[in-house]
Amino acid sequence: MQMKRQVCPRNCFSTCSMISHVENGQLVKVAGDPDNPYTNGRICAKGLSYVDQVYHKERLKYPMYQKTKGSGRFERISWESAYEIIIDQWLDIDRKYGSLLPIGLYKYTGDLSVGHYAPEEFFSSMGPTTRIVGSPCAAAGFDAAFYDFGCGRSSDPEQLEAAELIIIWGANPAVTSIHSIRYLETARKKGAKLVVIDPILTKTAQLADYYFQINPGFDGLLANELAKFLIDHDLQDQTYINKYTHGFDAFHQALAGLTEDAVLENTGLSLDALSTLKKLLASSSRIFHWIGLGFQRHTNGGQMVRTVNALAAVHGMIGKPGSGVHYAHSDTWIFENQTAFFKEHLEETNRILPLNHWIDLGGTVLDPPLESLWISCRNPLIQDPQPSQIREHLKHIPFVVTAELFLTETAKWSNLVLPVTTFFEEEDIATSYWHRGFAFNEKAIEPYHEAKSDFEIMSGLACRIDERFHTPSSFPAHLTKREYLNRQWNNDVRRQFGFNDVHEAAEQIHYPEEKVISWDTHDYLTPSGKFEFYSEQALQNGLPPLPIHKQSVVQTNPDFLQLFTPHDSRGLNSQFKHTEAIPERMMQVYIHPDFAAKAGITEGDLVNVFNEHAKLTMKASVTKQVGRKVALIYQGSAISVDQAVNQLVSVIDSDMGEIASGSKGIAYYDSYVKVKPIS
Ligand SMILES: Nc1nc2c(c(=O)[nH]1)N[C@H]1C(S)=C(S)[C@@H](COP(=O)(O)OP(=O)(O)OC[C@H]3O[C@@H](n4cnc5c(=O)[nH]c(N)nc54)[C@H](O)[C@@H]3O)O[C@H]1N2
Ligand SMILES: Nc1nc2c(c(=O)[nH]1)N[C@H]1C(S)=C(S)[C@@H](COP(=O)(O)OP(=O)(O)OC[C@H]3O[C@@H](n4cnc5c(=O)[nH]c(N)nc54)[C@H](O)[C@@H]3O)O[C@H]1N2
Ligand code: SF4
Ligand SMILES: [Mo]
Repeated sequence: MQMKRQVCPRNCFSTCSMISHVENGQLVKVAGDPDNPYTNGRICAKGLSYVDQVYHKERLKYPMYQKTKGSGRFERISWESAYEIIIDQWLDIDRKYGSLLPIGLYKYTGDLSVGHYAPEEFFSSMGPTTRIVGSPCAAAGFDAAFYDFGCGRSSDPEQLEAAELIIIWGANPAVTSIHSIRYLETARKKGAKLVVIDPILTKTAQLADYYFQINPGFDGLLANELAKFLIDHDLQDQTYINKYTHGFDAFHQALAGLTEDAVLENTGLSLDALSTLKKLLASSSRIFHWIGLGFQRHTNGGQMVRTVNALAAVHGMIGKPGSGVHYAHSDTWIFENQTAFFKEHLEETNRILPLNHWIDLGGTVLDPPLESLWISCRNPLIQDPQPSQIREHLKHIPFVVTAELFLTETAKWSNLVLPVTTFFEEEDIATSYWHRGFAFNEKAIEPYHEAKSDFEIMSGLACRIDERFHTPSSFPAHLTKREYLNRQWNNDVRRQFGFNDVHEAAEQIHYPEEKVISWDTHDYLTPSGKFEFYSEQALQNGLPPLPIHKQSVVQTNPDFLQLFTPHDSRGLNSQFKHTEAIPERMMQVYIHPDFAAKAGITEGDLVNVFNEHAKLTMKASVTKQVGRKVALIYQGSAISVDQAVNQLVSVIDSDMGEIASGSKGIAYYDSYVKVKPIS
């Protein structure tokens, strides 16, 4: 039996270290690695089920080609033919347009490890191409941090233990960041109080001392009211405000019009609840605000984050142990190809196609049109809004390639499907956007059938470009994966992780002893060098300069419910459907008993959930865990485009996101649906 160090590369706060057990070249078991103090020898059920996934009968084994997308008439082809088909198509494009701009890259977060930024690097190596840019995930919140602090930083999760009060605004770590729960529990044992503010009584809310079921999109009003309360009662931290902030007076003045009645009416909170929150704030000297990524998927999502940032700043809860506002950080996204991704991906020579424009308009309206699309680490026909519209766009693009583990809905609508390796089959490095650990992922087993890593695929293509195109690709095609990883080393990587090169880092886990407190040196990166209540940059970008509540789109017709599609414990976005060990994710809609009674729906009834975009049929579950105005359906579970919950999600921009991702974020949770029994 051989044991290998592995690190889970999913888009997940945890980035767990794992040990794989290999017998006769076969992966037989995966377990947590105790050497990573954060993930502490534990992994989630999905992680434990990786053996099933690696050897699943539906895993892609060979390159496959279909002339007509969606025909299902795939033929197995060799890698050599696959490369030839791609190069022929691209040469034709080059001849026809004298440019490669008609070739697009549509990439996201299926595997976040360093080696998986090779497609971005490869595309940059060919000269200008088209990039579909924008983050459906976290962009608005990062921009909010940019306006207030200068960039997004967070303390190490261990700082949770030093808090007296932890307020979780629309995050669900019991499902999405499981290892953080240990720190929450330790804090509580030491006397800290845990508050959860969420329209859904989540698994995390069930652990809390206080749960407040707020109406979606009104947290800004609550945060403003709490800031006003602190100032009115002389509880603000005047020293912090004077020394480290900009625009406080303007913020204070702007709060004048706010009334408690308006706050209660709009947030749906009781006077009792509001008073409790005020007392908790007033009596705590170390407050850890945790803002979830789900929190900002609204048309006012960035602004909501700014209001919470402002609340913490008024109170001086920044840069101290156990305090601060925490969302996510990019301190570990510093490898060469990752930083190049942010620079070059958005470089002017590339044609930038903002995600939401692409979904609305497709690629044929462009000049030159999109003639070819490369999809990697992304399953848009399940995860992006309006997937049937995207399917139409794919139909109209003459040549679509998808690199995948499984024949996903997206792969089915591609001409060429290329099988990729899992992280057990290749070396890599994965870091987290929550903790600051570093873990090297060893290769444990040989690639499954003919699967290749994204890096290997890009290398193969680069070699053939060098042979057949006038201009060679600058992609480092002849490197081994280890050498490729080594090329990503720079001084920031050395400073952050302490390893001089990949060879030193190989097989290691690095978890820093010193625990970071974000902004403890108050080196704010804003134009004023201070925390900015008043942001001139926000104003210049057409946004409110002050962190004052701004209403999101609100549906006044009581027949409509606000559609919430958060993240589920049984999946990781659209992944882990192929695992018998994970209970099947049947799509269900959860509604409040008051709404159900009015609509004549009882537990287990089949209902239609519909709006102007689509009608889906599913079982209803009636529960007070969801707010009166909300319909909850977990995202990611669908196995077909036509059943995907994103059919019901409109393409609506969130207010911010362009600075972080080149495009505004998506207000996933500002769509509305009717729920009616099947008559
Ligand atoms: N309704 C609704 N929709 C949402 C959200 C929501 O809250 N509600 N959340 C959004 C968020 S936050 C996110 S981050 C996105 C996530 O959207 P995606 O990044 O598209 O999500 P995944 O399903 O994790 O991964 C996409 C695909 O990558 C493939 N993959 C895995 N490993 C590899 C690899 O090594 N190489 C290649 N080429 N492919 C690989 C997987 O098999 C999978 O099919 O979804 C968004 N969609
Ligand atoms: N098991 C599992 N873990 C995951 C993922 C997964 O799919 N499955 N996905 C990963 C990814 S890509 C991401 S982005 C993260 C997401 O991590 P989280 O942010 O923790 O999770 P979400 O489900 O996006 O949303 C969190 C909560 O925000 C609440 N919310 C939405 N709108 C509002 C609002 O207006 N006000 C308030 N107060 N709350 C609101 C929702 O009800 C939900 O409970 O998790 C990562 N981890
Ligand atoms: S999905 Fe997240 S929690 Fe589960 S093993 Fe991977 S990193 Fe850990
Ligand atoms: Mo995400």
